[in-house]
Amino acid sequence: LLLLTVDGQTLEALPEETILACARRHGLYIPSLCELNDIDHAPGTCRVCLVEVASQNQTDEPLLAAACVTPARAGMNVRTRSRRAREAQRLQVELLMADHNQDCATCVRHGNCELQDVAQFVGLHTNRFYDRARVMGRTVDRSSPAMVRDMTKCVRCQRCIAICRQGQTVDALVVTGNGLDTAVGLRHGLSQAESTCVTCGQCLLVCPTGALGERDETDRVLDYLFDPEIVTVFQFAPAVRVGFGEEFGFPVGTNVEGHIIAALRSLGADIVLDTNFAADVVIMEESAELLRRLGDGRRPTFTSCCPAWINFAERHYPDLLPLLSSTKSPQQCLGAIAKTYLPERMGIDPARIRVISIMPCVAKKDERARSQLGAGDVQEVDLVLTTREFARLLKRRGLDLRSLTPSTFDNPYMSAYSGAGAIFGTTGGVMEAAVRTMYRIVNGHELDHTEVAPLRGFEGLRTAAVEVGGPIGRVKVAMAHGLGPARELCERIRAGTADFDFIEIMACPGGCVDGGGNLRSKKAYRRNALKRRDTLFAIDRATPVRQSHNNPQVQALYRDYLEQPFSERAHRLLHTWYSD
Ligand code: HC1
Ligand code: SF4
Repeated sequence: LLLLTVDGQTLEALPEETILACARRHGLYIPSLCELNDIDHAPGTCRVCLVEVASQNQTDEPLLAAACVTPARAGMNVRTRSRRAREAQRLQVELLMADHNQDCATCVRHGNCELQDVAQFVGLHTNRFYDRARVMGRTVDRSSPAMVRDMTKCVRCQRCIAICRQGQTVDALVVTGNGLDTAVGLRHGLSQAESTCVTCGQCLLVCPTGALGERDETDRVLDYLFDPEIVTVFQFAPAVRVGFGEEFGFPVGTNVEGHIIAALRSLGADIVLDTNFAADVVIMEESAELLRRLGDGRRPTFTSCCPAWINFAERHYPDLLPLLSSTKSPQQCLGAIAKTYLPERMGIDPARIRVISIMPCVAKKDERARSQLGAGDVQEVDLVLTTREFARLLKRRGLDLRSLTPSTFDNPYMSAYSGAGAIFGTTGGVMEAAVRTMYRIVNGHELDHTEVAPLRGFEGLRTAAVEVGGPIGRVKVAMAHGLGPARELCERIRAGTADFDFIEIMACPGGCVDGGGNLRSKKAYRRNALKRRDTLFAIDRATPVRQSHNNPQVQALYRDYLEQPFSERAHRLLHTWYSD
């Protein structure tokens, strides 16, 4: 047994465990800004976790050691709250504060910042070393339509580098400079927009301060809401309803769809639509497209609804772009139809409509800004709020989700969804939705078992063969979530060693349920994907219609407006292209 004493308590350590990990596992808090559970990270950069370790012979003065890099050893006597340890921790936080923007009251992370938490914990009441000229000389990069990198708030914990390099394999971020000039920057000194960053937002999820964030659009949404000339049309993504409640104290994975609808109405939204409806439309187009491509012997086809994956393909695998499905994402399909079909049905001037999306995603912001997804000054989607911004918006209007009475959709044209549309938000969901509809197209009747078990799972890279019947027979599929597994798959396709018909890629590990626009956790990088996913599966089971082609509003859209998948109008509104 590996027993040590921490603050008078005897703890058992695991082999290779650090003092910090052991203490955390036993519920003892030691402050740290760089360590974070479940990211492959070599911390030791913030040095806030200084503790006193008594020497073995008990005669020498105890050593000060960083708990995150000091292995727990048998017989060790550790003090985390002695006066000397507390003073060392406090000085360390004061040194970090010396090189940190002091505008905490106006920071987007105010009240939700790990640096503030740690400063409170160590009892920091002075700020003797603040060097304004140094801090304000640091880079603030606003070049991306999706993200802002404010290095005046960076504590150089390097979590972002770890997640981008080891987790996502994009490796866009590096440490630059040294000594007091140490900073985090984009490789080769590029701006965010010029770099190889794909705006997956994973670095935002792990940033302890306000250094990394989305471009905040809440003010522009308020402008739209208070402009009587504008008809605001809101949509929210499949995964938002199972992740958003946590911000307001609902248990992890609670379905708060009705609360979100009520919140949007309280905000003054004119029309509330569901991205799930558009997911069903995407399946109509994408299944037809896939069957057509298989008939022509073109394989594999990649899904194209995840915008960070599109960015990744464009920047890292441009040779694979011809393999991407031409069907736009549900966000964009909804925008396109909401500015054509919807105003025609409802007798609204389309020029008055502004489409606002609420997405668990950062990359949806630069998807909406793509020049091929609009005409002239008119974009299909006008603004995108991340789930985090939506929480901010509600708080700015004094709304608490818990005090709202859940409501239901009331738009008769674009708000009904099938269970297939609902499961888009988890890894494997788009694939399963497509299989349900392809099977029906090929065989003229529904799958016996609606739930396609071989497609479900949570490994980063999964493969399966699904019997679709008819001349198509067995379809070989692969599903990757997280860009590490996606890269592995792309390399195999490039090398000609992979044999697949259809490939689903989601850039965020877990899919949209753990997307980069979701609420941040201070305790871990990813904690909640499985519970959120299980709720999406439960929504599917509870939805009377479980196939996209059986969604009555989708049937009406095709009957009254689009005619059929790939019609001239469907092609113009619902398909696009990508370029390197
Ligand atoms: Fe997603 Fe999608 S599922 S990309 O993960 O295809 O963001 O939830 O809205 O567009 O429907 C995100 C989620 C989302 C699109 C859909
Ligand atoms: Fe890397 Fe994604 Fe962050 Fe860009 S958004 S720097 S790709 S982790």
